[in-house]
Amino acid sequence: MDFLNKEITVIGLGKSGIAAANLLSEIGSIVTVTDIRGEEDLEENIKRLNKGIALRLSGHSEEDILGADLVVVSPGVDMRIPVLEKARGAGVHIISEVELAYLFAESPIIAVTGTNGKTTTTSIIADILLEGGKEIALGGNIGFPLSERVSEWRGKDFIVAEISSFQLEGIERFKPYIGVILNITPDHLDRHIDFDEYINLKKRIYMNQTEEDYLVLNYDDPITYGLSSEGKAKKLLFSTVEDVEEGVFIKGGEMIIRLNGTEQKISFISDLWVDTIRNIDNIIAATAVCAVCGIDIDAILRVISRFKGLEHRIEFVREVEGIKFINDSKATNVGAAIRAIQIFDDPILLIAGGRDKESNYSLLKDVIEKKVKRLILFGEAKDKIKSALNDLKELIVEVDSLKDAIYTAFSMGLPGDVVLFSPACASFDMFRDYKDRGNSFKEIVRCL
Ligand code: UMA
Repeated sequence: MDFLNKEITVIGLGKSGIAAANLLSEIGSIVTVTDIRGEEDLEENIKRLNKGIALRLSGHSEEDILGADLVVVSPGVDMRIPVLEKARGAGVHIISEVELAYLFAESPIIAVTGTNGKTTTTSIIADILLEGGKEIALGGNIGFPLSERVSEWRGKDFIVAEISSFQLEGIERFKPYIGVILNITPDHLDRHIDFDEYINLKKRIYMNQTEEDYLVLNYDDPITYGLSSEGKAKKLLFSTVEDVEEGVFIKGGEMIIRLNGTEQKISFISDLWVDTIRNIDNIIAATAVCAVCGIDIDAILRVISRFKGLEHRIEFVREVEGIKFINDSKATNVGAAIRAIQIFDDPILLIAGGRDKESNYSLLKDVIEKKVKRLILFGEAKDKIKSALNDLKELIVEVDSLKDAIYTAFSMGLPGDVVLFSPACASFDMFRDYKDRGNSFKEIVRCL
């Protein structure tokens, strides 16, 4: 694609918009950035833009979008907003920020998607590749837009990217050498029409792959396993319960790689840290990827032996009077909360709630019935969660803030219990993001 002197409009002045606009201005495009927010909200972001980039704030004008040679859309912007629908109808070329960055990629891409575990798996892959002596670039949904790093990409062995459904929505040619789909459970249904649309977006990770590429899928997740007959790429599976023909699995308490018919044992699960075992599905997915990249078993083992989990993901905070407090603020959907509840054998006081994403909270019923002794709800979605779990209403306590939720759980807990903060909702009703929410949880727990 020729960018020189082309009029390109970037929608959204967050991290991705800034990165895309700066990249385009550096290669000679005539760039306009537009955002629904006004100058007063975007002061810091505007400072990060290169000189010469035009700004249209407090709304998107048809003129800037319909008249552009190319429109680059930030992941948080819904591809169905009326002005984009109209532009699409008028034949305007519209791509996502990830697609833009891809056009500059010279190294093979490892792209990790899925509903839960993306950041953890992407981080483990990056760590193992570095340990194995590879030069890599890391980016995407993990927090650094891919187009921010394009200038550092030359000569890298691999580009390792966490990719969300939002980012896959506007791709055209994006083609990972290794694509990974960790799991697919309902999420972001406030943005996507329905669960089918969300699944179809995840499937775009392999739509351009060829027979030379690899697709790593979760055997234990019925939806991702169902994709193993699709696409052209070679398939590798990972499983914590079954032998797989090609991939990584756990058998007799041992982690085993089977590639091209050859088996190698990596480790006994019992030799790993408890946090490592909680993330075992992410670890075996990462192991499958790194084995394809030619990393030796010793390097893989060194990384997984020291892996301690990431912040805000089933993170042990503190034990007070025999009650353990766990911060799982990153559980922003129902599937993630179910997974967290399943991990603990001790009685659970579950703190949940926040901003709803058109989620189906009745899916929590079975696991709550089995494991949770009290459910403490706060935030915008508390009424919706309560009515979805009406049969369990004797377990439910409603409060007005996270602080009240923590103190209520503490007052009801007994030694040996776990207070699990796994909200199953987005954080934006009361907090800046899930990190801000998790930090607040930890701060309050530290003061108990
Ligand atoms: N905006 C408009 N018009 C609209 C909607 C939004 O102009 O119709 C503007 C907003 O006013 C704001 C800007 O767009 O100024 C925000 O853009 P953005 O939401 O794309 O935010 P970025 O800062 O670019 O962050 C994005 C990802 N955000 C989302 O997908 C919502 C980040 O993922 C990602 O780390 C970053 O790019 C770098 O790649 C965050 C996320 O929550 C962590 N992701 C979701 C998730 O993990 O569940 C998918």
